[in-house]
Amino acid sequence: MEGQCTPSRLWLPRGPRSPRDAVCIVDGGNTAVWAHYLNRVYEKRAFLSSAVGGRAGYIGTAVPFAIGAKIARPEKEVFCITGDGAFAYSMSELETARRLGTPFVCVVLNDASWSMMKSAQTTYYSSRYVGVDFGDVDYAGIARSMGCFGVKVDDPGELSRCIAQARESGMPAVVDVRVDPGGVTPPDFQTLTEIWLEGCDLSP
Ligand SMILES: Cc1ncc(C[n+]2csc(CCOP(=O)(O)OP(=O)(O)O)c2C)c(N)n1
Ligand SMILES: [Mg+2]
Repeated sequence: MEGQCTPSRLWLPRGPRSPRDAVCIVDGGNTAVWAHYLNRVYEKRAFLSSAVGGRAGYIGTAVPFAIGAKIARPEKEVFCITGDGAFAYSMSELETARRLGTPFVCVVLNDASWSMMKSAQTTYYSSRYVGVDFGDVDYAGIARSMGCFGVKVDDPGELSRCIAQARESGMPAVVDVRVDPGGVTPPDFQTLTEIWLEGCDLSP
Protein backbone atom coordinates (compact mmCIF):
# COMPACT_ATOMS: atom_id res chain seq x y z
CA MET A 1 0.00 0.00 0.00
CA GLU A 2 1.20 3.50 -0.83
CA GLY A 3 2.05 6.11 1.76
CA GLN A 4 3.10 6.34 5.34
CA CYS A 5 0.89 5.49 8.27
CA THR A 6 -0.86 8.34 10.03
CA PRO A 7 -2.80 7.77 13.25
CA SER A 8 -6.13 8.37 11.54
CA ARG A 9 -5.30 5.94 8.72
CA LEU A 10 -4.21 3.36 11.24
CA TRP A 11 -7.70 2.98 12.60
CA LEU A 12 -9.22 2.09 9.27
CA PRO A 13 -10.34 -1.57 9.29
CA ARG A 14 -6.80 -2.91 8.90
CA GLY A 15 -5.67 -0.94 11.94
CA PRO A 16 -4.85 -1.67 15.55
CA ARG A 17 -8.43 -1.94 16.79
CA SER A 18 -8.64 -3.94 19.98
CA PRO A 19 -9.61 -7.55 19.40
CA ARG A 20 -13.24 -7.91 20.54
CA ASP A 21 -12.59 -9.77 23.77
CA ALA A 22 -9.23 -8.23 24.74
CA VAL A 23 -8.32 -5.97 27.62
CA CYS A 24 -7.25 -2.75 25.90
CA ILE A 25 -4.65 -0.33 27.28
CA VAL A 26 -3.99 3.12 25.86
CA ASP A 27 -0.86 5.20 26.58
CA GLY A 28 0.94 8.22 25.15
CA GLY A 29 0.05 11.73 24.09
CA ASN A 30 -1.56 12.35 20.69
CA THR A 31 -1.53 8.59 20.16
CA ALA A 32 -3.75 8.20 23.21
CA VAL A 33 -6.09 10.99 22.07
CA TRP A 34 -6.49 9.29 18.67
CA ALA A 35 -7.04 5.95 20.37
CA HIS A 36 -9.66 7.42 22.68
CA TYR A 37 -11.44 8.86 19.62
CA LEU A 38 -11.17 5.89 17.29
CA ASN A 39 -10.41 2.65 19.08
CA ARG A 40 -13.25 0.38 20.16
CA VAL A 41 -13.62 -1.44 23.45
CA TYR A 42 -16.31 -4.07 23.46
CA GLU A 43 -16.47 -5.39 27.01
CA LYS A 44 -16.97 -3.99 30.49
CA ARG A 45 -13.89 -3.69 32.69
CA ALA A 46 -11.68 -4.19 29.67
CA PHE A 47 -10.16 -0.73 29.25
CA LEU A 48 -7.17 0.77 31.09
CA SER A 49 -5.77 4.26 30.62
CA SER A 50 -4.04 6.66 32.97
CA ALA A 51 -6.06 9.47 31.38
CA VAL A 52 -9.51 8.39 32.54
CA GLY A 53 -11.23 8.00 35.89
CA GLY A 54 -9.79 11.16 37.44
CA ARG A 55 -6.20 10.05 36.97
CA ALA A 56 -3.50 12.52 35.93
CA GLY A 57 -2.71 11.18 32.44
CA TYR A 58 0.78 10.08 33.37
CA ILE A 59 2.48 8.33 30.48
CA GLY A 60 4.62 5.18 30.51
CA THR A 61 1.89 2.89 31.77
CA ALA A 62 1.32 0.60 28.78
CA VAL A 63 3.75 -2.17 29.66
CA PRO A 64 3.24 -2.23 33.45
CA PHE A 65 -0.55 -2.04 33.04
CA ALA A 66 -0.34 -4.89 30.52
CA ILE A 67 1.63 -7.11 32.89
CA GLY A 68 -0.83 -6.35 35.70
CA ALA A 69 -3.84 -6.99 33.46
CA LYS A 70 -2.46 -10.32 32.28
CA ILE A 71 -1.73 -11.45 35.84
CA ALA A 72 -5.20 -10.36 36.98
CA ARG A 73 -7.05 -11.92 34.03
CA PRO A 74 -4.79 -14.59 32.49
CA GLU A 75 -7.63 -15.90 30.34
CA LYS A 76 -7.86 -12.58 28.47
CA GLU A 77 -5.80 -11.32 25.59
CA VAL A 78 -4.13 -7.99 26.42
CA PHE A 79 -3.64 -5.37 23.73
CA CYS A 80 -1.89 -1.99 24.10
CA ILE A 81 -1.70 1.06 21.87
CA THR A 82 1.06 3.48 22.86
CA GLY A 83 3.19 6.37 21.67
CA ASP A 84 6.92 5.79 21.29
CA GLY A 85 7.89 8.27 24.00
CA ALA A 86 5.50 6.74 26.50
CA PHE A 87 6.66 3.25 25.59
CA ALA A 88 10.29 4.21 26.21
CA TYR A 89 9.48 5.16 29.82
CA SER A 90 9.00 1.52 30.78
CA MET A 91 10.08 -0.67 27.86
CA SER A 92 12.67 -2.32 30.13
CA GLU A 93 9.72 -4.10 31.75
CA LEU A 94 9.45 -6.26 28.62
CA GLU A 95 12.11 -8.35 30.32
CA THR A 96 9.84 -8.66 33.36
CA ALA A 97 6.96 -9.71 31.12
CA ARG A 98 9.08 -12.33 29.38
CA ARG A 99 10.32 -13.70 32.72
CA LEU A 100 6.85 -13.80 34.27
CA GLY A 101 5.30 -15.31 31.14
CA THR A 102 2.71 -12.56 30.66
CA PRO A 103 2.14 -12.22 26.90
CA PHE A 104 0.46 -9.16 25.38
CA VAL A 105 0.58 -7.19 22.15
CA CYS A 106 1.93 -3.65 22.27
CA VAL A 107 1.43 -1.51 19.14
CA VAL A 108 3.91 1.38 19.30
CA LEU A 109 3.08 4.39 17.11
CA ASN A 110 6.64 5.47 16.28
CA ASP A 111 6.64 9.09 15.14
CA ALA A 112 10.12 9.78 16.58
CA SER A 113 8.75 12.57 18.74
CA TRP A 114 6.86 13.73 21.79
CA SER A 115 4.23 14.75 19.32
CA MET A 116 1.71 16.07 21.83
CA MET A 117 4.40 18.43 23.12
CA LYS A 118 5.24 19.27 19.51
CA SER A 119 1.59 20.04 18.77
CA ALA A 120 1.56 22.40 21.75
CA GLN A 121 4.65 24.16 20.40
CA THR A 122 2.97 24.42 16.98
CA THR A 123 -0.18 25.90 18.51
CA TYR A 124 1.24 28.15 21.20
CA TYR A 125 4.85 28.83 20.12
CA SER A 126 4.55 29.44 16.36
CA SER A 127 6.21 26.10 15.46
CA ARG A 128 9.45 26.92 17.28
CA TYR A 129 10.37 23.41 18.39
CA VAL A 130 12.55 22.61 21.37
CA GLY A 131 13.35 19.15 22.70
CA VAL A 132 10.53 17.27 21.00
CA ASP A 133 12.20 15.13 18.29
CA PHE A 134 14.02 11.81 18.82
CA GLY A 135 16.50 9.91 16.68
CA ASP A 136 15.61 6.65 14.98
CA VAL A 137 14.95 3.90 17.53
CA ASP A 138 14.24 0.26 16.68
CA TYR A 139 11.62 -0.70 19.30
CA ALA A 140 11.02 -4.08 17.66
CA GLY A 141 14.75 -4.84 17.96
CA ILE A 142 14.69 -3.79 21.64
CA ALA A 143 11.85 -6.24 22.22
CA ARG A 144 13.73 -9.07 20.50
CA SER A 145 16.85 -8.32 22.57
CA MET A 146 14.81 -9.19 25.66
CA GLY A 147 13.51 -12.44 24.21
CA CYS A 148 10.18 -10.98 23.14
CA PHE A 149 8.56 -10.86 19.71
CA GLY A 150 9.24 -7.69 17.70
CA VAL A 151 8.27 -6.62 14.21
CA LYS A 152 8.62 -3.31 12.38
CA VAL A 153 5.91 -1.96 10.09
CA ASP A 154 6.67 0.68 7.47
CA ASP A 155 3.84 -0.09 5.06
CA PRO A 156 0.29 0.34 6.40
CA GLY A 157 -0.74 -2.61 4.21
CA GLU A 158 1.42 -4.90 6.35
CA LEU A 159 -0.12 -3.86 9.65
CA SER A 160 -2.87 -6.47 10.03
CA ARG A 161 -0.53 -9.32 9.17
CA CYS A 162 2.08 -8.09 11.66
CA ILE A 163 -0.48 -7.70 14.44
CA ALA A 164 -1.70 -11.24 13.71
CA GLN A 165 1.88 -12.56 13.95
CA ALA A 166 2.33 -10.74 17.26
CA ARG A 167 -0.89 -12.24 18.65
CA GLU A 168 0.14 -15.72 17.51
CA SER A 169 3.65 -15.46 19.01
CA GLY A 170 2.37 -16.14 22.53
CA MET A 171 5.06 -13.78 23.85
CA PRO A 172 5.18 -10.18 24.96
CA ALA A 173 5.16 -8.62 21.50
CA VAL A 174 5.96 -5.22 20.06
CA VAL A 175 4.60 -4.02 16.72
CA ASP A 176 6.71 -0.96 15.91
CA VAL A 177 4.70 1.12 13.42
CA ARG A 178 6.42 4.00 11.64
CA VAL A 179 4.00 6.90 11.71
CA ASP A 180 4.20 10.08 9.66
CA PRO A 181 5.54 12.65 12.16
CA GLY A 182 3.69 15.41 10.32
CA GLY A 183 0.26 13.83 10.49
CA VAL A 184 -0.46 13.47 14.14
CA THR A 185 -2.13 16.47 15.77
CA PRO A 186 -5.64 15.33 16.67
CA PRO A 187 -8.68 17.41 15.79
CA ASP A 188 -9.81 19.71 18.62
CA PHE A 189 -6.27 19.72 20.04
CA GLN A 190 -6.46 23.40 20.98
CA THR A 191 -9.79 22.95 22.76
CA LEU A 192 -8.42 19.98 24.67
CA THR A 193 -5.33 21.85 25.78
CA GLU A 194 -7.40 24.87 26.82
CA ILE A 195 -9.34 22.55 29.12
CA TRP A 196 -6.27 20.75 30.44
CA LEU A 197 -4.15 23.88 30.87
CA GLU A 198 -6.82 26.23 32.22
CA GLY A 199 -5.15 29.05 34.11
CA CYS A 200 -1.67 28.45 32.67
CA ASP A 201 0.16 31.38 31.12
CA LEU A 202 1.14 30.13 27.65
CA SER A 203 2.60 33.37 26.38
CA PRO A 204 6.08 32.72 24.89
C1 LIG B 1 4.95 10.83 33.49
C2 LIG B 1 4.64 11.91 32.47
N1 LIG B 1 5.64 12.64 31.93
C3 LIG B 1 5.38 13.61 31.02
C4 LIG B 1 4.09 13.84 30.64
C5 LIG B 1 3.79 14.93 29.64
N2 LIG B 1 3.43 14.38 28.34
C6 LIG B 1 2.14 14.21 27.97
S1 LIG B 1 1.99 13.61 26.42
C7 LIG B 1 3.66 13.55 26.23
C8 LIG B 1 4.25 13.08 24.91
C9 LIG B 1 3.99 11.62 24.67
O1 LIG B 1 4.74 11.21 23.54
P1 LIG B 1 4.43 9.83 22.85
O2 LIG B 1 4.17 8.80 23.87
O3 LIG B 1 5.48 9.58 21.85
O4 LIG B 1 3.02 10.09 22.17
P2 LIG B 1 2.72 11.07 20.92
O5 LIG B 1 2.24 12.37 21.51
O6 LIG B 1 4.00 11.23 20.14
O7 LIG B 1 1.65 10.35 20.17
C10 LIG B 1 4.33 14.00 27.37
C11 LIG B 1 5.82 14.08 27.53
C12 LIG B 1 3.06 13.04 31.23
N3 LIG B 1 1.77 13.20 30.88
N4 LIG B 1 3.36 12.08 32.12
MG1 LIG C 1 5.53 9.90 19.75
